[in-house]
Amino acid sequence: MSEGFISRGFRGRRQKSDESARIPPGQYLERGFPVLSAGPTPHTPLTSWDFSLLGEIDQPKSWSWDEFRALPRETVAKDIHCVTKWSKLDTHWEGVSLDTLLEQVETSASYVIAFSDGGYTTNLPLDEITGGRAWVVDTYEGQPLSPEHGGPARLLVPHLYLWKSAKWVRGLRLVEDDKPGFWESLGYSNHGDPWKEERYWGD
Ligand SMILES: Nc1nc2c(c(=O)[nH]1)N[C@H]1C(S)=C(S)[C@@H](COP(=O)(O)O)O[C@H]1N2
Ligand SMILES: [Mo]
Repeated sequence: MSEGFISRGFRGRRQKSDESARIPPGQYLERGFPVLSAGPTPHTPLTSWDFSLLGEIDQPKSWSWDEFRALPRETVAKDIHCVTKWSKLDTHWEGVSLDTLLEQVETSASYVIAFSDGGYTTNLPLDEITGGRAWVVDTYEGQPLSPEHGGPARLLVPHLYLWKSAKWVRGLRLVEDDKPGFWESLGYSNHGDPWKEERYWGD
């Protein structure tokens, strides 16, 4: 047996266990990309699309599509985890870091409510969506984000279950007091850390 064969075999096993170490408890590896939407897919034309920061801030701020596209962009590779138990590894996205957007405003708020076309909302602590941990993405695997997956733009908060990654996102409302969003008020966890299996309210 050649050494090449042995090391290829060894590498194969090694990759598999690296993959399973990246799957949080109770999750399975999904290779497709399921669509999970609570309602119909909105189709907002880019000419009427904007992204806004509202609420407890010095001055509300909003970006048109062209202004948003001109902001400094980042490419990220992330594993994503849905509370319905699928996890997908190495998904590639492009968009604008929430750090870049939030540095434009002064706020005393501690929470945000992300809001979307179609009425979906989800709540997040401000200090969990800053520090390079959340993006507004408009590109998936090198292509414009498809409408079913949240195009023209969605939130990406990969360290929390994917219901926090609001599709068709149109802005963030900055608030002093936390307030459950759509799924959070229907029994899902307020926080949603997949590594702690925070699936339902009380987990
Ligand atoms: N606006 C909006 N965003 C949403 C949802 C939704 O129903 N509406 N579903 C959430 C849930 S529960 C999941 S698992 C992911 C699914 O994203 P995908 O359809 O791109 O896989 O989007 C999240 N963002
Ligand atoms: Mo979900």
